[in-house]
Amino acid sequence: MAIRLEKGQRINLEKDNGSKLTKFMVGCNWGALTTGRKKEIVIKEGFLGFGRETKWVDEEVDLDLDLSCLMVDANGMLVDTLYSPLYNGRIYLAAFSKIIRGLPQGSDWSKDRSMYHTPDDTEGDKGGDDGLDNEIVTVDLEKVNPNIHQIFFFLDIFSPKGIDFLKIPYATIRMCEYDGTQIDVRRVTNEFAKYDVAKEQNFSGKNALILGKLYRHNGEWKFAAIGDAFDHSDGILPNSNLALTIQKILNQYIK
Ligand SMILES: [Ca+2]
Ligand SMILES: [Ca+2]
Repeated sequence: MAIRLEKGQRINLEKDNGSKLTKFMVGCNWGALTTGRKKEIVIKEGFLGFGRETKWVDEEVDLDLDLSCLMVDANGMLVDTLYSPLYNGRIYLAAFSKIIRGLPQGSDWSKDRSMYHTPDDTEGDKGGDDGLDNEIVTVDLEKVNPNIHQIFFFLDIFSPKGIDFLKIPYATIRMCEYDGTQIDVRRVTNEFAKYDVAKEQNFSGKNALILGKLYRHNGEWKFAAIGDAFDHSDGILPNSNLALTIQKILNQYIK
């Protein structure tokens, strides 16, 4: 049975059979935005205008959520990050470096190769919930750099501008056992823990969310659900300022 994570909850990474969970994935499934308007789409072209069939569907707008991670050592110093390489454009890296010096570039792999991020999904599900994760981070705890003591997972809404977590149709985070042998990581079903990004009223105006952290405790890895949302806008960048999210975690969540 998957654990339904509540804000502030701490869990041991222990499976039902008593062994430790060391290889797993953290996935986020979310839906595109609907505008409230309808649009007509062609379902059959017909011939010379005869027999053409159309239907009206909800008009949808791309919703680009970004799942990212940061890793710190025992002194709370930044060791590595895992965020989309699509942030590596000049405007973003220049703006980020003003906030945090030495922030690693966006990459699909962590430096120690223990964590991998699937390609950036910039749209969300269209035409309803497909039940598959849109962005996934795979983790092999045995390969994590011994200097790393905490690994934070967080979400940023990259676009559209002005959207907050209260306005998104749905977003769920799940942690599943995954040893790398299954061909399609999106279809892994062995759920260990699950977290619904609930539509809390205090998510109004908030476009960044600290999901939780993996941390070492007495030689073992544990997970703590955090679930705190805030605003990562700075009035300079057109969209997400992911460096502000990282700065917030470094300043307030490293204990
Ligand atoms: Ca994305
Ligand atoms: Ca999906």
